Amino acid sequence: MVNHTDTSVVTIERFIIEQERLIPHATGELSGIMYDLALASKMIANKVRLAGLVDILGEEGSDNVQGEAQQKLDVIANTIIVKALDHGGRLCAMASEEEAEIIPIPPQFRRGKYLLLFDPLDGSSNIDVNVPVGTIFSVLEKVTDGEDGTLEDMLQKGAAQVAAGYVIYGASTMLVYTTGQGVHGFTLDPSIGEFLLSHPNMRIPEHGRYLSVNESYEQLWSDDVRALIRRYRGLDGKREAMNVRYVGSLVADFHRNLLGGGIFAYPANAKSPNGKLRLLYECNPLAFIVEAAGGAATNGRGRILDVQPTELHQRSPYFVGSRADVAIATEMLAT
Ligand code: P6P
Repeated sequence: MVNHTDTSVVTIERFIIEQERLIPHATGELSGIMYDLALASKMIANKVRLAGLVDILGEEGSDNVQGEAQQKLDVIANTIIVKALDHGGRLCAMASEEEAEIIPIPPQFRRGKYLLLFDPLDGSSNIDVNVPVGTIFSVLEKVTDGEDGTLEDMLQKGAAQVAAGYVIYGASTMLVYTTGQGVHGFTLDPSIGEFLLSHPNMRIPEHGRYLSVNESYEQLWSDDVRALIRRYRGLDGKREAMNVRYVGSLVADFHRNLLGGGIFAYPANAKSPNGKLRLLYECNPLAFIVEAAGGAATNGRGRILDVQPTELHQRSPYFVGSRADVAIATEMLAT
């Protein structure tokens, strides 16, 4: 690992190359995927930044596979990522929150050994009110024979990921990713159009300051979930009260908790018995990141990265963040 001093100006491209050199058998394919994702992120950042100015607000009018009204930027971000990565010869298939089926690589392009799963613009309902939104991505390696990626290739446990990351389009645009060798954050300098290393080797504090949960569902939770949230809020006297911070945009809540320590909780409730968040392209990539930063993630019964997926868009109850606080969730819910 090259130790960069605070004065080093390190672009994400240089950092990716340095990371690749640490892996003896690296072919450069994963590096190529990261380059392309950084490019797509800059293009999406441009669209998000102008959202209030150009008539691309409002609903596209179509519904996505989740039955949610698609914001125009959802569709645009999805297209940007697919077009930025479908011809590089590193992927054999993609999957997106915005598309019901697997996205094949067009026949004219070479196939590679990796699969990309992503939520192109999570939290997009917040765009109209200028709340930060984000892109979340997960990279898996093909496990089946043949050239084309299949559903079986997509339905691997989160522990099998080879890379994961997110982009937060907030006060600044940041790209945070891991290939398993630490978690590293890059901030976009729009004046030069480069992501610069700003947060090398990110670590999440062992104990959280922040609790991120939508308490309007309290009446829909099970008794043990209600008791858990009371614990986090210090109401049962067994833990110091946490500060409640809930933006309603997963990437924004996750990123703040990664930096300051905290737990994000989206439990199952009577209306959503499997919770709301998607396992493959929301829960798993953020869990891969948080574990690489010293944190943890559970579905309330066990490590989320050990869950065997059965459907592309399946949902999961989700508790992610500081290790000690996730342990409380496992202790209080696993009975
Ligand atoms: P609720 C945004 O729609 C999202 O998928 C996540 O970004 C966010 O954490 C969650 O849903 C918010 O859901 O039910 O609290 O509004």
